Amino acid sequence: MAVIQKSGVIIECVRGDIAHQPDVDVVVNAANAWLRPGAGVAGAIHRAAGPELARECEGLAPIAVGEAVMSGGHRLPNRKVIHCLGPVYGADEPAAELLASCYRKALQLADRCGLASIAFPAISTGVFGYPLRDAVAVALTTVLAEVPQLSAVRRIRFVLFSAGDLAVFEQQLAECEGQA
Ligand code: AR6
Repeated sequence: MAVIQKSGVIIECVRGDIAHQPDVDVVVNAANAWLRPGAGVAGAIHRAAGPELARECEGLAPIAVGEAVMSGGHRLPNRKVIHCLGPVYGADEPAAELLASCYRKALQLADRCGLASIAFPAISTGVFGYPLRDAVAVALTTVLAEVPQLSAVRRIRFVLFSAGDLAVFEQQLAECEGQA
């Protein structure tokens, strides 16, 4: 596990499943606009949360690209889920700004709700096709710019699904250490 600290906030990355992060208050879903169960992260979160999550989401959808909305965690071990719609790479522009908006809005929402810890997957880097290295750079730049404004959030975790993705993330996180 790689970890850095900025403004009293721990930023870490681990290999794992976003639906199995019992020690964080809120997990982020890489959602579709209708907040329905899908493949990848959305599939894993909805499977673990149970059908009550999909029912609650019906009242929150649709959401726009770059937006973040919050639901309960239902059968997940987390209090809340924040659903973000990342950009489809090559279709939703400006892609970097829309991806940054997901991370920023999710952090602001968690902070406003007094949640102390949040776990993100690598939004848009699966079905939506965003190149991982570029997506990681956007995620880290956005999170590092946001942490000085956070008062409740004290731990930000990135959960990467494969060892290769984790290695990319760890390298870029280590490069941020000097700036933190
Ligand atoms: N835990 C952590 N990371 C995961 C998991 C998991 N359980 N499963 C996949 N990943 P994706 P997107 C990684 O496709 O690109 C859905 O069908 C995966 O390897 O879940 O934002 C929705 O319904 C990749 O690196 O999200 C939308 O329609 C990253 O998480 C669409 O796909 C994101 O992959 C969203 O596409």
